[in-house]
Amino acid sequence: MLVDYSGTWDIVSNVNSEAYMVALGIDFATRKIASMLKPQKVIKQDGDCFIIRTFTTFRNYESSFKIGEEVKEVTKGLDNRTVQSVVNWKNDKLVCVQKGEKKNRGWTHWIQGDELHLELTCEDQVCKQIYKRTL
Ligand code: VL7
Repeated sequence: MLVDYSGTWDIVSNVNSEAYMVALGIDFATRKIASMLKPQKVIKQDGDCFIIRTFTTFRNYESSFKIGEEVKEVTKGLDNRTVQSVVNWKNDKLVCVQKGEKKNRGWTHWIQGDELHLELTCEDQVCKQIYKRTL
């Protein structure tokens, strides 16, 4: 692990979030609000321990994890489900598997140049986001 994800990151692109939210079962009104948001990620990485905070003007979300340790995650303020989550390194990518009611659920982060990339997956949908470091 040579990558450091720590920092403050602002979203610059967001593709297929609508279909991803439909796959999660998010209601119409919430999807309309969520589609307008410009999330900021604040990541603290200490070795294999992470805190990822996602901030918006509507809701915030936080997850803490240690690489390789399965934890119960409640997706409070998102789809409000309980999943068993585990994050692992795949080379320098962070790969999270969220086992629960929804098939093929999880996310992957990686850093490409000065960008933080994120793919969020649920069932047959992938939402692709790109963030840049705050200046
Ligand atoms: C995933 C939002 C939309 C419900 C509210 C919108 C609130 C976000 O899992 C996430 O991050 C991972 C990877 O960085 C670490 O926890 C956050 C956000 C996906 C999907 C669902 C709409 C309701 C916006 C706070």
